[in-house]
Amino acid sequence: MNTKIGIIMGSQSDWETMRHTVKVLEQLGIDHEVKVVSAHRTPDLLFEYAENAHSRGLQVIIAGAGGAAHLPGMTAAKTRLPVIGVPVQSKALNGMDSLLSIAQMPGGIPVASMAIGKAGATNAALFAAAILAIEDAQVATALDQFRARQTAKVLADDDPRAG
Ligand code: RP5
Repeated sequence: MNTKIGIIMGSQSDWETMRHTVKVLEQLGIDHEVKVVSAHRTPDLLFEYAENAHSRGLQVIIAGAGGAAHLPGMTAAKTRLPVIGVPVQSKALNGMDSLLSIAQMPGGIPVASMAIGKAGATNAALFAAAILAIEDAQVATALDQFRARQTAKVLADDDPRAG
């Protein structure tokens, strides 16, 4: 089976955030690949990755970056595959810079921006799964089961004093 989800991040330092994306995809049993690709440190690699993503069989790209986070936008500029951006929580501005860099794409080249940090990384995996689930019954079932487990856990632990 072809790998359908590509996860890229601007730096090794983004892994602490992006490992949450990988963790959810593993829970869902969805095959994926992970790579450090920097828009400003390895621009040629970014172009090559984005240009070849579709022909290699990828269907969704998840791109995590922090600070002047142009990785998701530049990736989206070079492929028509859906790109999901994860704003990594930067040290200087707590991720507001990352969020605005990713969310404020000018009209014409969209990037789906998630929340800052762990929540965004988690939701990026779930959003990518939801896209694949449109055509893939196995992914749809895995996603439904994930959500059902989450609901059951909240219902079972409904007294906050016990937590
Ligand atoms: C961005 O710069 C990366 O996505 C990372 O979040 C940020 C800092 O990178 P390092 O200086 O830690 O490598 O390109």
